[in-house]
Amino acid sequence: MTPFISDNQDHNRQSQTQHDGKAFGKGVAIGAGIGIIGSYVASLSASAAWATTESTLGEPQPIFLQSEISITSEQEMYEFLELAHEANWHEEDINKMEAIIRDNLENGVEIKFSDQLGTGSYGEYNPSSNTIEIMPEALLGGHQTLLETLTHETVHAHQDAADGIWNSSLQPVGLGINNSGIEVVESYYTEYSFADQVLEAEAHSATEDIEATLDSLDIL
Ligand SMILES: [Ca+2]
Repeated sequence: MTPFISDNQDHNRQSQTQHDGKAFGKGVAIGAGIGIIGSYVASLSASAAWATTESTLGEPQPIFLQSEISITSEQEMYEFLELAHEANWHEEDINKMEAIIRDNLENGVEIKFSDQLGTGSYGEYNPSSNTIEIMPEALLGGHQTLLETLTHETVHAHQDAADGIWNSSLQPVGLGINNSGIEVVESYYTEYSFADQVLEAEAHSATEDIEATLDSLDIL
């Protein structure tokens, strides 16, 4: 399995979130994700679109979805945020997620939650369709991983808009690049063009301080 999208030539480019394993070992997390989500989905009927996550613990829990969903309206956003409430997310994290989702809604960017496991990424942004796709592994990773993934892909959406939203080319938005962003690119994006490495470095750097990033993008 490669963590990279190989074809950048056909204007169907997808920018991927590749985390650096800061929160947990990547291979372990994705391997566990396949087992847990796979058996979870298999054990449930397909009748309800939403699965609630009730927890008796006070700690924030991962949000579980029963099937693929997309967020293209405020109503769908509120339904998703309700799941975060039920999963004991802290109010400040729910507020950040709402701000991110709302920003994408306002920019015409669809957020899809995929049921596609084992892609090797937590999320992707497709500038041809203006769609953020969040993978099951990002949900399973918990609130911090999900917020980082959403932030990363939202930076790509802003990079797309910075170069014209109705084309599939991107340019940096000027958030700056830090050491953690450089380290991730040196580890996972060596096959990318230099221009794409800069885009990824900016998007990965942006997850180190999510609040500062959202502030810089006028999202918070
Ligand atoms: Ca563009």
